[in-house]
Amino acid sequence: TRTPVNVTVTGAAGQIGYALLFRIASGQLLGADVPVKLRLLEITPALKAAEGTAMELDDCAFPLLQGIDITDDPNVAFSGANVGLLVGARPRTAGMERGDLLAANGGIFGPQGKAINDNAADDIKILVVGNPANTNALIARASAPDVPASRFTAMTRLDHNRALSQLAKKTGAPLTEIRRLTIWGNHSATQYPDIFHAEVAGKNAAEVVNDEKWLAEDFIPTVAKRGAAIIAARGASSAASAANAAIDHVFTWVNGTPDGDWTSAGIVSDGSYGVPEGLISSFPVTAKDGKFEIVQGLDINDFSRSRIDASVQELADERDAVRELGLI
Ligand code: NAX
Repeated sequence: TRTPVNVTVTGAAGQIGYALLFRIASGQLLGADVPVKLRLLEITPALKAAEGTAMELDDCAFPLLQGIDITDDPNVAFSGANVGLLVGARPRTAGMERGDLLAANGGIFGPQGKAINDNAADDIKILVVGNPANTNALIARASAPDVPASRFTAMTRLDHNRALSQLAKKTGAPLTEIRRLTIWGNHSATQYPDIFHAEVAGKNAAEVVNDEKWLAEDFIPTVAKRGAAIIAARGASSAASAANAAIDHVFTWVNGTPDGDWTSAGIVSDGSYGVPEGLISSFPVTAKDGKFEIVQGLDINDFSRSRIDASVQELADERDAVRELGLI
């Protein structure tokens, strides 16, 4: 029998939490043979709701679920944690300036980073989902100097999956025939979904599509603004699809990417592709033996270069802002 993996979920009583926890407990995060213990972190007023979700988890009688702890103390939540899904964040509300938003999230991700530093297991893997995800991950990482930088990642897998679906629709190809798509930059409206290295049934996707107008005026904005479109249609932000992407991200990180393919993840830049070292930016990545690696050697054309640069500039601006606020 395997020892259970401790999975900590913050914002566990929120809507993504509700879509996520049952899939973790059923074995979809790590594998169908990996037992898990859940740690739910919430703010005090939401503890009761988290308890309700825990009751429902009990009622599923998941064979892999070996325990659920609920707490409002990050030190307890991250004690011995092997995987941390940082979902809870402070949303932007009406009249809030960017500085206010970053400061409010600094008050969440700074202490959580420190709690991870002081309490998590040596093999801790962190995925930040809560927005602004890349910069929240940067803040958490800065508060965890003893944890290798490579363990802090931000989620752009939802953007990646959205781009896959849009490309499948446009080309009529099944999703299983599409490979090597990339989301570059920030998980924001400036992100750049890149099909120039993607393949549709073994052929270059940009050549198959052969429609620059669609690329610039339809595909890229549809992917980048999909979150807003979901809110407009559903009256609430993406939840099940975000939870699904978090599952995909961690499953890939742990179990690897298929040969010949890659995925997208926000990881700490080593300076590749002109992205300043230390920024947490989305890249094309492979995963092997529990490590993400940036795919090297891709030719970046002018169309892509300007869009990558614009999104990376936004990340640098966010980094400078949190630096000025003393959060990193
Ligand atoms: P909800 O508002 O439904 O849930 C958030 C939960 O976090 C609440 O239960 C709240 O009590 C809790 N929380 C707040 N501060 C906390 C703290 N300090 N410690 C622990 N828990 C805390 O939001 P939901 O729809 O679940 O979305 C969560 C986050 O995901 C948001 O920041 C959202 O913007 C972000 N998203 C990120 C996506 C991505 O692709 N990276 C896509 C989906 C989503 O928009």
